[in-house]
Amino acid sequence: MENSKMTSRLAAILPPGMKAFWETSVDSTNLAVVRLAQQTDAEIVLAAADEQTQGRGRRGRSWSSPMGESLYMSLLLKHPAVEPENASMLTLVMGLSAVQALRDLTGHSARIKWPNDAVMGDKKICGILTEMRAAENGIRHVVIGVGLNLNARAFPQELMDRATSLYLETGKEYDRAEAAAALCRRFLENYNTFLKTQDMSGLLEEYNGALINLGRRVKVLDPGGEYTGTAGGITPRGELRVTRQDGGMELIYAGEVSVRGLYGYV
Ligand code: BT5
Repeated sequence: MENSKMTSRLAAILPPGMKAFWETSVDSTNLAVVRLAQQTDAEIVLAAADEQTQGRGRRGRSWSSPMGESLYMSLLLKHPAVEPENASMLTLVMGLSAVQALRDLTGHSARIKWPNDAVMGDKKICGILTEMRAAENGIRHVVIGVGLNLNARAFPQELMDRATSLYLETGKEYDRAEAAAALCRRFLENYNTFLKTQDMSGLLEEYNGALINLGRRVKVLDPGGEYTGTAGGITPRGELRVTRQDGGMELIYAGEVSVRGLYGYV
């Protein structure tokens, strides 16, 4: 069911050319946006919700999404001018946008944890899930889902040591529609830069400047075997450079692996 008050508030502050829907309760905004996008000709569609009953992370993990507490939103790009093999970089484009939007909203700085998290105070404040549907000749749509912890005062026990919210970091409450609009403004700007080269070249310096992993020891959770090393920045293709303990250099591709700190989450 639509939350018409939030839908019209959001429509009033969104960048032009986007169509927005705000629902009260959905399974996942990544699924809802695909259904809702059929109702409009707009090429960029946003769906947000007050709660998600099946908020999703990567590889079947779940995303805690209690009623009214935080921002749960997904952007759908219809037939984007992006080659399928470049689509996973959109996660990085959104990660940078999230960090910038957090600064716009709060004046506090957040960092990127490659590939799909934003962190504040070494804890996760934002997670991103990008999903793509291919057509015969390219991409039919890409969905970029963002969960941004705004006003949560506590988290389920198992997340307490690794999750945080803007409220916990700054002591203030934040408006969900304004957060969504700030995120969309930054994303559109960065997406246009990305489209010029179809890679991260135009965003590289700012991305690496915001990267919390840079120079830190990381454990690479590669399906082919775990190893440790020191993270450098990302390449123009969005891969993370990691120097292994034995001096060997690895380029890690975002689609497949996660990185952790040696002693915890970052
Ligand atoms: C992610 O996955 O970080 C992607 C999360 C994307 C969520 C958004 S919400 C809107 C849209 N609709 C959806 O259904 N999803 C997207 P991953 O890297 O796999 O991390 C998931 C892990 O983060 C979980 O296993 C928990 O450990 C942790 N987690 C769950 N909920 C959290 C929260 N609210 N804040 C911080 N960490 C959380």
